Amino acid sequence: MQQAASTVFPPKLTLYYSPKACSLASHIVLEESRLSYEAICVDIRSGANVGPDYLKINPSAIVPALGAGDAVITESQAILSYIADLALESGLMPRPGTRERARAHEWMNWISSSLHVTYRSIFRPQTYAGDHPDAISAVRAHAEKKLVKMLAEIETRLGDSSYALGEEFSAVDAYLFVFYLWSFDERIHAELPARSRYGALAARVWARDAVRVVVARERAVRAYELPPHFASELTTEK
Ligand SMILES: N[C@@H](CCC(=O)N[C@@H](CS)C(=O)NCC(=O)O)C(=O)O
Repeated sequence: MQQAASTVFPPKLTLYYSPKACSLASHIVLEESRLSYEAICVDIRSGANVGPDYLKINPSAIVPALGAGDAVITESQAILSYIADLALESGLMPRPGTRERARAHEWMNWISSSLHVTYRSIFRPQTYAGDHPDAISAVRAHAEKKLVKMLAEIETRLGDSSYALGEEFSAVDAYLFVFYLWSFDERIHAELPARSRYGALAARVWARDAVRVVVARERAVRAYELPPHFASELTTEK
């Protein structure tokens, strides 16, 4: 007997991503999960996210979106948790009901609602300032100051742990990794703090096979910049 699509487990998974966007976290976590999935590029730089095909999938016109059987899930935090729950044995998220699980959500919510928003205010200040040049400059300048504080806050939050939740890699680290890459973006003019703990975490994430696979796949679509110490490794690997 054929099962209805909505009851198939795990469902057919399709990730809609854009190179080096926040969707990179979901992309990494899917690869880490060892679940079967298809990755479809919706390049936001070329406006593919506002094309009619993608708007049918996600009317909000943002990535990531995850097709899961006959459903579409949006919002990084929801997608990351969902993938981790589908692949429980992979340990990508702590078990539901644990304090560690709450800590994971605390991190992810902070990343989504504060850290990501701060980067967006620098890269696309018009989102908050509209078209007025003074307002654009003010939003960007304020966000740069905020970013400096947030990167320092990440150092404090990490303490002596190797990863966000302790000594094991989790979905939170994949999410943090994206915003470590973004901290090298040339549109940021502020002098950023040293971020040595964050950098050490990112280096651990960067050393993972799944991360290399995903970054190579995304860079085959668009060869985005990597922090110089990561990029030089790729050159010497050739
Ligand atoms: N809160 C959403 C934010 C998603 C988001 O801002 N995605 C950006 C890429 S990093 C996007 O698709 N931007 C397209 C646009 O705004 O045109 C999440 O965490 O998934």
